[in-house]
Amino acid sequence: MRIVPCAIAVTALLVSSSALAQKAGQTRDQAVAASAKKFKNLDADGNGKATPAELAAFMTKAAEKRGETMDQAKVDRRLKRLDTDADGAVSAAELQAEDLAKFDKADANHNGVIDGAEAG
Ligand SMILES: [Ca+2]
Ligand SMILES: [Ca+2]
Repeated sequence: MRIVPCAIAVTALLVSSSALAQKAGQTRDQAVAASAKKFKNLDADGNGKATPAELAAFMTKAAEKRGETMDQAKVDRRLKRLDTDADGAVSAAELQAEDLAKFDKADANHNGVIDGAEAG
């Protein structure tokens, strides 16, 4: 996987916004905003669609940040999960659907906020 130089600068943002997904005190509105921000970073060329190559670059950078490696099979599985309309790319809405599903799962008492005990 070739490393896109500009992706390095956004990696810190990506990591912090994905970490936010489980943060205590986060509201559902904040989860929506964090997801939109994440999509902006994911959609490197800003055309509104995250291609498999953009997703691979995004996931590879995030994995490297954690000292892990990313393999294509993982990217393919992630794409398959995210790409619910099966057009071969990920839209902001598709990413948001996944992020909000995670939020709702974490928000065990469904009050729209991740309470301290729910943050993982
Ligand atoms: Ca794109
Ligand atoms: Ca799609």
